[in-house]
Amino acid sequence: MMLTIKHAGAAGLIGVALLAATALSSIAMAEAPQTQATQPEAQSHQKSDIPPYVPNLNTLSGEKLDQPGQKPGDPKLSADEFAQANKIFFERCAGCHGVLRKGATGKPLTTDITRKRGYEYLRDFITYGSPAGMPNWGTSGELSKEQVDLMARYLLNEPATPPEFGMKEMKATWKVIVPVADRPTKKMNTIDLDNIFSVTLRDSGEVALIDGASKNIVTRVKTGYAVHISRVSASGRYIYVIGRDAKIDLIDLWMPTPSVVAEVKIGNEARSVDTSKFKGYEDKLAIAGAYWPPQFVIMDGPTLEPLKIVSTRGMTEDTQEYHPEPRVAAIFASHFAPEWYVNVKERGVIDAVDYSDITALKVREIPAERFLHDGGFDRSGRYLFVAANARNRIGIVDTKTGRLIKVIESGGKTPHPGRGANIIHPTYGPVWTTSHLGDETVSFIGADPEKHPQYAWKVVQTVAGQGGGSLFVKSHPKSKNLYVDTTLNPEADISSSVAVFKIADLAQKKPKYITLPIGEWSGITEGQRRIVQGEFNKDGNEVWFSVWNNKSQQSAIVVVDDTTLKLKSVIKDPALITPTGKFNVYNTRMDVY
Ligand code: DHE
Repeated sequence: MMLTIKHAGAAGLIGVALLAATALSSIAMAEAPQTQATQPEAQSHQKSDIPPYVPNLNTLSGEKLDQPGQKPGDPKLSADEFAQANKIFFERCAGCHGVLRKGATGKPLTTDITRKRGYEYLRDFITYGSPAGMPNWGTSGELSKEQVDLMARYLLNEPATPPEFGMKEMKATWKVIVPVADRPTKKMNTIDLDNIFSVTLRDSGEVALIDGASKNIVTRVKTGYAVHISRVSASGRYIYVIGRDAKIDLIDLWMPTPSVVAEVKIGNEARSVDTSKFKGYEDKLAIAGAYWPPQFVIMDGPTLEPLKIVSTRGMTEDTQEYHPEPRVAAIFASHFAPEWYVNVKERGVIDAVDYSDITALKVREIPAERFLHDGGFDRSGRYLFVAANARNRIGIVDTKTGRLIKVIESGGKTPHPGRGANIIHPTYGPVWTTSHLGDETVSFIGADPEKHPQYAWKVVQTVAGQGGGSLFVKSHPKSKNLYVDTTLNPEADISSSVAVFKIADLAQKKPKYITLPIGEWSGITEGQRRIVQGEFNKDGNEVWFSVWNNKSQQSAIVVVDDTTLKLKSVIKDPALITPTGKFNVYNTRMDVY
């Protein structure tokens, strides 16, 4: 059985395949394809509740790409068929197999491999899938018989190469809407800026700025396509928002009504942005990382003028093989040096980018583990924990010395911490926490080498949450609770609720959690009501959760009182279309989580 969440995207419905198998599916070309006779095995494998969480390269799918010349013997593809196949490939396959088909979390699909396998093999593989995690695109009905045939022929042809996106292309998209000289010199509104939440309205390509006290929408700002995250400048004046189309919008919160003052596009596909936070560099520079082309870009902070582009192509950290398209995943701004830490996903290196002199830029490569995705700092801000999600490992870096401390097993399957959660564990002292996409494990990792050296860099405890499909954990220095979402769990009652562990209870052998029925509290009765990403307000006494429904259905934000664990308010507005991430200005700029 194949489960599908339908996200209504700006360009229509995007199917996010919830194939229950490995969290990041891979095609093992060496194994035999599933035939009708072996299909039950594939089906049973797909019944587990572990969803893959794979990039959907929708922006690239809209690009018009040149069709590579066909050699005699290549299956014929008309220009129209090539365009259709490219679209399917970038939306469904490139997330695992790579834009150039040279492999990412999934295996390569270059013609030297596909031609050896042949048309029938490819057709059957696409139709029936494999126990290694290849979705059964044909038998699930996701692709028609004609589309499966098209994709098998497409894979026997040379891959298309999407264009690079260099300084010329960036400069052509760069706009300073309000020049720095024309911007306010002081705050021109009465809003408590530090308690604003920048809320991703994923499928309307907007962010809503919501006042933390009144819960009113202060304004909505048009941003890039399928907008992803917001990050805040060190002073708290500017919000940087990045869309999946790699468009960055810079919002000036000092304007009478906060609005976009500059924009730029840094590639075709992107997910991450951050700013310079070290003393002396506050609000000066910004950085954004792209999935395609594989590069990061340093920009002038207040104008977004692109200043320097750095390719992330290079050797993998372990086998030292060339990787042509390592994506840039999370970026972290150090509090200890003028540096950003950039997760270069497929190569498994963390680039420490010294921004003190961007002309003679120094980039130190810290080898960690392949498939680095997200992560966050410990409560002191010194130690950085990064999740190599497809390897079930966590890399730990000391940002004071700039060195890798250790890479450890996360204790569960496919760690996905978001920024993680820092708590003072009753037995083990300060720990950093992650939940997992692939199972119900919540892991606590010792993070205090000075006062609790015996626990440092070890998984000191694991507890069971509600189930797999967790994306984010959250706590706050003032909170006595740890919140764990299960957004992608296929069970509606699990994905629409949140588990809360009382921190004091973690001293018990088998601590129990309380379930908060956030979906029910929202009063919304339609849709799956997936609950995603808790975010605290500035004072740390309430936590906000998104109730994420389809574009055509009602969504909401539910605010929970952190002391009583009771419903405090529900924010509903027809404009709140597919709210997902929420970024409290103070907590985001100060790395409070
Ligand atoms: Fe995210 C962070 C990539 C899908 C909500 N997401 C990140 C980061 C990366 C990433 C690299 C870290 C950025 C940083 O810290 O600099 N996300 C991806 C994907 O590749 C993926 C799996 C598929 C895709 O095609 O984009 C993906 N992400 C999603 C979603 O479907 C989510 C749940 C809803 C949405 O809005 O799209 C989602 N991602 C988030 C959020 C964060 C995030 C809320 C920031 C968490 C935080 O607390 O900082």
